Amino acid sequence: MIPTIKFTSKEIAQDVADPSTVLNAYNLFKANGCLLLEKVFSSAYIKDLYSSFMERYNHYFYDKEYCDALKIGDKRFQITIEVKPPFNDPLLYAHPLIYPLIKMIFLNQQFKLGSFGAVISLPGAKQQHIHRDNPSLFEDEKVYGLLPSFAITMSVPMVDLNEFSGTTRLWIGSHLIPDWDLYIKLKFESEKLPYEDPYLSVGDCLLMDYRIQHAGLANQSEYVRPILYNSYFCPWYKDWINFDKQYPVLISETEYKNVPPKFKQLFMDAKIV
Ligand SMILES: O=C(O)CCC(=O)C(=O)O
Repeated sequence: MIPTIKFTSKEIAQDVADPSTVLNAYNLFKANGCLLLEKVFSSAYIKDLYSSFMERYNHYFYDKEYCDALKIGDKRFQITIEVKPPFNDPLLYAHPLIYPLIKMIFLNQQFKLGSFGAVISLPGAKQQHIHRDNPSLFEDEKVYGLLPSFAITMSVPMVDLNEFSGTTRLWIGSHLIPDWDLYIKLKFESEKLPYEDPYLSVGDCLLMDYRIQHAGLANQSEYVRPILYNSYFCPWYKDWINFDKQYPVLISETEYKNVPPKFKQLFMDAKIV
């Protein structure tokens, strides 16, 4: 089972997580490299995002090369979403139930938005290759397992993820396995290693350590599968691999002015247009 946190109805109503819940979530994330947070967004809000997304970004729904989108597999792309209505709600970058957990994962040090966008798999997309989101922080991967998290992905599906639409397959705990290639060799085949396919519903959120081995599964449905795919980084970290084609965070000057002062530092790497 994927490690999961279900906030109580009191925590959801008050938008405040009990410190014991945050600590429990932190320990689960640290040990497993991923964590499912159930029902942290209202489905009405995500459905609203979905409608705008389908209207605004449907020019990416073709299997071709884009100058501002990264091809991340068969019929699969990573794009940047501009921070503007309805994608400008602080809920999306500083959710009151998630933010304290992110803060704890970064050991109460400063952090920033590393990217703000989506991954799209088109109907018929095949399973993605297994990968970490950044394979090359250090040439020698042995140090990986010794480090605290330096980057986290926050994945928020805009449609239900199920056996037809597919989901993101996760090799639980692999963020701490230093030499993955050797590990696979010893265990013979990566597919035989234990993994989880978390089926998320609209409103759920999945946090992933950047080091976890994962793969987007095939989209066997007839519909595009868009997942909001944002990340948080330590201030010193930049993802040169996934963002050599597009700005990782894009916001207009007017929208930037609307960001609450306490969250402005999250946008330290944003391209302000
Ligand atoms: O398509 C997905 O489910 C996730 C894609 C992904 O995780 C990635 O490309 O890093």
